[in-house]
Order: sequence, then structure tokens, then C-alpha cells
Amino acid sequence: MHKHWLGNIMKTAPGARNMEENMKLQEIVANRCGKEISQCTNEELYYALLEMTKGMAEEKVSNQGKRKLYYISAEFLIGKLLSNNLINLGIYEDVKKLLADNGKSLAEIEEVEPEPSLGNGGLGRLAACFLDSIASLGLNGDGVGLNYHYGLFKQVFKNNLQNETPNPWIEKESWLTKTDVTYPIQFGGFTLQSRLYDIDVIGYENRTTKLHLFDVETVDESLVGEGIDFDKEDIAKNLTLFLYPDDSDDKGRILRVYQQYFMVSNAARLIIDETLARGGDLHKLNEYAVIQINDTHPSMVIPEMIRLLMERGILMDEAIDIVSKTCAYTNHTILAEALEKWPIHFLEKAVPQLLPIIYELNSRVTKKYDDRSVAIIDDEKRVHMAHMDIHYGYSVNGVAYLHTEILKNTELNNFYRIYPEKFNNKTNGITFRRWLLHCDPEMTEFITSLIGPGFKKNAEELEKLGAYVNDEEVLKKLLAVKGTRKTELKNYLVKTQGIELDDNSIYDIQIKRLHEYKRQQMNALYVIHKYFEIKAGKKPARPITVIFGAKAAPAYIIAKDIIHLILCLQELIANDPEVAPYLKVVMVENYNVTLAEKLIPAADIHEQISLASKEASGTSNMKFMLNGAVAIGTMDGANVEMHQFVGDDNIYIFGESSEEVIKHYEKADYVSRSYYENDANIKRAIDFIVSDQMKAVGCAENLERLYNELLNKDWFMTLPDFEEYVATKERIYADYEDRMAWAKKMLVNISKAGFFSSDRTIAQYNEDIWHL
Ligand code: CRA
Repeated sequence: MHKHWLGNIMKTAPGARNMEENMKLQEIVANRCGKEISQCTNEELYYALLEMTKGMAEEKVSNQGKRKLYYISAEFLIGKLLSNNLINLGIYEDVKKLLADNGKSLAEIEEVEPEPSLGNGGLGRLAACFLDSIASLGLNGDGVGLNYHYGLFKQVFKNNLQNETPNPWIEKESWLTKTDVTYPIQFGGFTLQSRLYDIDVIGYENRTTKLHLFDVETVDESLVGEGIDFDKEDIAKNLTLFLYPDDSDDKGRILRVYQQYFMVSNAARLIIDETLARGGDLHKLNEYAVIQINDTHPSMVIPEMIRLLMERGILMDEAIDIVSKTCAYTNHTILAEALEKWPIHFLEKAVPQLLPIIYELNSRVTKKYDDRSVAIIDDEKRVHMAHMDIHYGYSVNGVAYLHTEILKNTELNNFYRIYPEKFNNKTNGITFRRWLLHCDPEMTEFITSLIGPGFKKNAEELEKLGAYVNDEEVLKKLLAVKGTRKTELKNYLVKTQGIELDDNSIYDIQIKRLHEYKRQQMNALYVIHKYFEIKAGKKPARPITVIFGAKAAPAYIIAKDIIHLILCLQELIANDPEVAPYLKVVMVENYNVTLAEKLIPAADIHEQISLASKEASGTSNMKFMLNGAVAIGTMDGANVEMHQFVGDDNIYIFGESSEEVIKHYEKADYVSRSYYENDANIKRAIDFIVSDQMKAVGCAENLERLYNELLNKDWFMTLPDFEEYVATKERIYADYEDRMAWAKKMLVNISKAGFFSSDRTIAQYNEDIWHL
């Protein structure tokens, strides 16, 4: 036994302040429910805790300073807030104990809270992590976005297919606080009155910041029925109904333009009002405000702010100059489909007042540069939102080292040559409060017992764990903690989804939005491969559980076919007595932040297998690493930096490099069919998709479509990396059996995760871009 381990965490004696909070909760419960805590239902206690926490947040001082950051984003995937707020207020343990003393479980009370799913994936979750760090570092900055009444759809599986149903989250009592702020927002032909709702974001043992969410009071939830279809044309009633309405048709796309303009016009007015209220001078707006444009969705803030400044008497030249010194842009993707280009006629219809300004901005660019590729309005009369951001913002950043290099040298090279000084990298990060302290308190306590609590505020201190990589006691304890999380996940999935896991198996997890570039299909092909191997008598040393979690965009047909493939495999393998004892496929239903918080601490292996160059950063990779899982991955996104930190022994890298992949695209020389024809394993796996066995559990049309896609298109090159992927999987599974060597890899991963704290990312944004 070791001294550090016996010493354990310093427990804060329930000081006067915490006693006070307990009194407060008892009082609130008595007032609201007229009874004791022990007599209350979980619902009653959840709402009492909500009231208490909101009250405490309001009493906190918000961040201050001359210059203020406005982080504008169409998505803030904040997840459930109760527990994180209790942690950041420093009262989590006391509340938990008080409840336990009264026979109540905080974990069960948490289940009552609906998850606000106000984002699709990484980009939205990043914005939420950033707010936590901005508040925790005490920086003067707020988030601005939209108050969608329905978050990302709820995913339901039926007949091995994804169905989408509405996902409401706003209840009579919620984290939202209605404010007095309201603006008339003008669109082509009509005006809508906005209303601002705020959510307090509590920093870790620090001040608070605000998430400002704008809404329209005329929104009509009764437009929504069983599914997620609704009348897309009645803007007054539907503007804030859904996060990103289906943009597969023009009606959905133009509604997005209305949403985006509504978001930025409100934001710009709020910024002007707050600046003036602080005694600021609009001629020097950049000294009072900085606007971070999170991807292109808020780009219209540039022409809108210019317009509003001109309305206040500032001349065009000066207005453009002021705004250019105030706005900074973050790029999150090189995928062409995600780089927004709005047809001019959309803007003419929705926001005609912006057009004279956009034309002016474009003509200044075309006068200066002959190169048509840097124009704002292209020859097909489409407005390139990113181009506007780059010309009229002072900073352009990518979200991981490799991504920024690709922007500079390839994707945005024409811009980089004009403005080299604007380009910079800010590698993404995650908040350790949610992704360690909250999702694995036991691991947090164990780490604290070894290196003290300093890492909670200064993540780099995790490096101190390096001293224990050869300490057998520590390694054993690490494996034990992981084992407990695996059992907890098993219990949770049985209870909530009727899924049975074997907690003695290897949990190999891939959770992220469903997209061909992320290559869930490659993982599924591996499953088929393994299935054949087991049938042929090559049994793995230990059972393997391959876990997927993913939503597919409702209009993304192939992504939904991949989900279908995985669900069919899940059923087929579970019913095959020869294979089931060794291999299990699980696709969890309705993957969201809440589920991620249970899956990540339980993972042994995580899959980061995107086609190199396509994943700008990835952030689940960081969460898994922090929780002691080991990655199998390509040299893509932030995997590159992870590899650099942990070294070859602690991450399993495979596949073509981004340079090779980019060359294939340039030469257009990839032919998937030739891989199929020349590789027996690939042929066997792909043919199985359309086998009679698969068609018996699935739908022939979907399976055939996916088969044809892989054989004839395979835009994201699944097949060239397949053999190396299989070999690497075999290696990682074999290495897992040396438990002590594996635990060492786990510990190295945790000890090197400090860099990926969003506190570091935000400190760098502030240092290089914001200067708050
Ligand atoms: N899909 C990237 O693809 C990245 C996040 C956050 C993404 C991820 O690799 O980690 O942004 N891009 O930077 C995006 O949304 C519109 O582009 C993402 O979430």
C-alpha cells in the first residue's frame, strides 16, 4: 500500500456555507412541496434543485472588463445542467450527501432532467465546453444563439431503421430566464419581435457568464405532430421551432437563412446596446467587443453590423473598417458540403436590406483581386459566407494543427497567400469538469489521491501521473475503476435500452454523428470480417463488444443505410450461437450527451478512424483519452497531436496519410471496385451486406443501395485502409490481454490529456485573438 493512496482526497469539512446550502434546499423543498425531502418524488426534488441552483447562479458576479467577447453560434450542445452546475458551485458532494441521508439518489434525480440537444455534434458541444471555460477562467464573454424549442430529433429504432421524432426540452420551469430584452427584427416584407432568454453558465469555483438565446414569441409548437415535419413557410410560427430544419429542399434551406439572420441581427443589437450602456463609443466598437463567428452560420453578422452602424450615422468606409477589426472566424471543416454558399435570391427574399452591403463588400474584393476564387459572390450568383468572413474579419483559425495546415496549404491557400497574418491554429479542447469530474467522480478522486486536486484548475498537472506508470498498485486500481464503469454501463443499458453487455468483454466504442467520412462503415465491415473468422474457428482471446452510437441526418440516405447495416449485424450476430459468445454488436439508441457521459468512462478502446484530412479535430477522442481509453485511429484531426504526446506505444495509428488522401482526390484516381476485386477479405465482407442472411433481418433495398455505394463510389475511401485496419485491430485486442501493459497505456493517455483542456484552448483564443 502506498502513502498517497491511503492519504486520500482532502475532504472539505461541511463548512458554514455548505450547511447554508443544505438549509436552502430544505427550505425550498418545504415551500414548494410542503414536505420533507424524504417524502418528495424525484421530480419534486429536481425542480427544487433547479430553483436553488438558478438562485445561486444569479447571486454570483458575472465577468467584467472593458472588452467583451460575443461567441455567436447556431449550436450550443449544453447537455443536462444540474450536476455540472452543482459541481461548479462546489456543492455537489454536500447536496448528494444530504439527499442520500434522506434516502434519495442524485443520480436518479438527474434522470428527470430533459437534455437540451441544441446542437448536432462536435461544433455545438465545443461551444458549450468553451462557455464553461470562459466562465471558469473569469473572462468577460457571453454566448449568443437561438432558443430552439425542439433540439436535434430523438432517434428511435424500428425494424432496424432510424426513425426521427420530436425532442422537446423546454418545460414550464427550466434553466431559461425570460428577460426584458426584445428587438424588432425585419425580414423581407414583415417584422418579428424577438425575446431574449438567458441561461447562467456557472464557472468552476468562479464567476458566471451568460448564454443568450433569442426566440420569437409567435412560435407555435402545435405545428409539430408525431414526426419532425412541419410547415416550413410560416416563419413567424416556425422560426425557432427546430435546430437546423431539414435542408434537403429549398424551403428548409431558406428557413435556415431566416434563422441565421434572426440570430445575428439580435446579437448585433445586443452588442451595440451593451457597448453604449457601458459608456462605449461605436466608432471604437472593437475596443469594447469582439465577435467570434463559430463556423459560417453567424456570418451575416458582418453585413448586419455594418448596416446597423450606418443607421447610427457612421459612414460606410468607417463601418466596414470597425467591423473588420471586431470579427474573427473559426473554420470547422473542409467538407465542401458544409461550407455555406447561399443563392443570392434567397437573401433577396429573406433579408433584402443586406444585399447592398454584400454587393459593396464583394465589389471591393473583386476590384482588388482578379482571382475569382476569392470573390464573395461567385459566377453562379451564390454568396460564399466563409469568403466574407476571411476578407472582413481579422482572424481565421482552424481547430487542430493538421486542419489549420490543410486550410493554409490547400483548402484556403488562395486566401492564405493574401492574408498570411490572419491565419492561426487553436486546437480544440473539452471541459474536464463535465468530461472527468462529473462523468467519473471515482476516477477523479483516485487521481486526486495521487497528485492532489490542482489538475482540476490546471490540467497540465495531470503530467504528474507519469510518476506512477510503473506502480503496480496504481495500475491495478486504474483497471478496477475502469471495471466499475463498465459494469455501471452494463446496468444502465439493461435498464434503459434492454441491451445486455458482457462486462468482461472488451468495450470498443465509436460514438459520433453518422457520416461516411468518419467511416463507421469500415468498423462495420470489420465486424463482418471478424464474424467470418470466428465461424472459421479463430476465436478471440476474450469476447469483444463493438459499440456504436450515432444519429444520421434525416435526409442523408447512405448514413441511414449504414445505421441499418449495423442494426442488422447486431440482430444477426446475437442470434448466431456460434459467434455470439465472442462478438457482440451494439448500437445504442438516441446517442446524446447524456449517453456519452456513461459510455466514455466505460470504454477500453475508442475508434477515431476518419479518412485522413477530413476530421477537422474531433473532440470525442480527447474525452476518451482523458478517461483512460486507448485509441485506434488515423493521422487525422487532433489524433495527430495525441500521437505526438503519447508516442507510438500508447495509440494505434494506421491508414493513409492526409497528403496521400489529398493526392487521390486531386488525381481522382481512386477506384473502389479494384480493391473489391483484388482482396478476398474485402470482397467477402462487402458481399455479405447483400447476402440472404442479411436480407432476412433487413431491408433489401437499403442493403443493396449501400453495397452499390461502396462498390461504385465510396467517396470517403473505406477500402484502401481496410487491411491495415484489420491488422491493427488484431494487434490492439492482443495487447489488451497484457493487463499491466495495458493499464500503463491508460495511465499515459490520462497523464498526457492536459493539453486538451478547453481552459488551454480558451486561454490561447484570448491571448492571440480576443485580448480581453
Ligand atoms: N462536425 C468537425 O467535423 C470538430 C468540430 C468542432 C466539426 C469536428 O472534427 O471537432 O467541428 N465541424 O471543431 C463542423 O461542424 C460545420 O463543421 C463537427 O462538429
